[in-house]
Amino acid sequence: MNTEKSQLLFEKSRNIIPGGVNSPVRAYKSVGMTPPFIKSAQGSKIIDVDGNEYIDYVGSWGPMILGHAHPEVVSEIKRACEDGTSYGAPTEKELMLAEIIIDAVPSVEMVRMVSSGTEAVMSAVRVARGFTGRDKVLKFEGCYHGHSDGLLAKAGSGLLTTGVPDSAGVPADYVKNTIVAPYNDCDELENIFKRYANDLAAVIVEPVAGNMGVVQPKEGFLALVRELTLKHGVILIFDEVITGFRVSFKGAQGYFEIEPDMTVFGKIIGGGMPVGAYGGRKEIMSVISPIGPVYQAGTLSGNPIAMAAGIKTLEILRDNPHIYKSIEEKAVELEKALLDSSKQYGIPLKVNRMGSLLSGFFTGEDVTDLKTAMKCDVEHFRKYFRNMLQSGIYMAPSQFEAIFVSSAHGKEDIEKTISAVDYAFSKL
Ligand code: KE4
Repeated sequence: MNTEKSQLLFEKSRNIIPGGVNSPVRAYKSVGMTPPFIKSAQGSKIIDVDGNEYIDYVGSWGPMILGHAHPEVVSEIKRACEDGTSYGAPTEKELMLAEIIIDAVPSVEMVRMVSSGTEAVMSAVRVARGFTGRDKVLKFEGCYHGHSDGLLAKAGSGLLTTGVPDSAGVPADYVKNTIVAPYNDCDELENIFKRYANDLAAVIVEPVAGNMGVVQPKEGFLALVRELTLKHGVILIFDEVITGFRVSFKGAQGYFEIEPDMTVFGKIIGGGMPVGAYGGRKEIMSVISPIGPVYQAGTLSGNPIAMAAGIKTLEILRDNPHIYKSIEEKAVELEKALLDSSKQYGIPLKVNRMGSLLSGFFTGEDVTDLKTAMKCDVEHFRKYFRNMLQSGIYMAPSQFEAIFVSSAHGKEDIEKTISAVDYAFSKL
């Protein structure tokens, strides 16, 4: 496979962009390769600057559930551009996207648009603190909620559950109000509530974790989170940046029938353009400026081009509910292929799948939290990843990310991927 141009561009970009990328995972560090520089994408395919074509299962990390350059989405973007690209003023399009989200997700009565998932999470946490007057926030190990300082925290040592910085540049003070608990651990959650319930402003959770690889909530885990937060007046924030409009049109909360107090969205609601959003009950959202004392703002929030892309994407999903069943069926085929190859070649592998979202973990142990996820054989993953890329399958370059199936993946793509999986495993 010719990768000459990508190597050249990577060489140049690393001199002026940190790591040559605008988001770390794109640098292919964990697989020790030069990342393909992408020239274009169409449907299920992505094409790099050397002309190599791949079947794409990254889908821009989730947004491209309808595949790349969907003709109806592109035409809405083009049409919106002709009316100007940004006004910094209210528009009907923001209202339209807000209405679609509110109609789809019953727990959301009011919603504010921002420009990224990180911004949406940061704002939702500030609102929860402003609404409750409390300071502490509980998150779970292995869940990622964007890079706002207070959430770049990992569990402290031993019994100390208050967070310690998980990144340089984050002062210890900024995470002293962040409690970090193991995902799916009901006993530990009960203990934390015994100790911190009255100080907790919010619990934030990925209702299906996607950032340690895909990890589903254990039976009863989300229900317990909901029960404890309700009992103690703690705001429950579902981070549905990945799962929103992915797991179902009502998100993971609709699938599990558990209503959070606030929800954070991103990715799919922008249809590939920069959009994040946070929403919840009116009484909570009414603390936000200009109607309330919690300040939050953004120059490009509700950008009309981004709104146009998001509106069309959600309209297509809303008006074609069969899409969810069909992308899940394709994901089931991939899950089977992974498990069949694992058995055939005697390579320990576990697959976690939620709808069209899945991860293959190179381990013989069920993956239910960060601890078990970290037991994976990342060397096996690295070889598997390289073999798949060589076969023209473009996946997340990390064991701790997800495979995203789109409505653009056709029968041929799935068949080609299945044979690539077999080949990749045969070479491990
Ligand atoms: P952004 O700020 O990247 O739009 O969203 C942050 C975020 C918040 N919540 C969840 C559950 C997320 O998964 C994310 C971002 N996801 C990563 C992929 N795991 C984005 C890819 C990247 O960081 O380049």
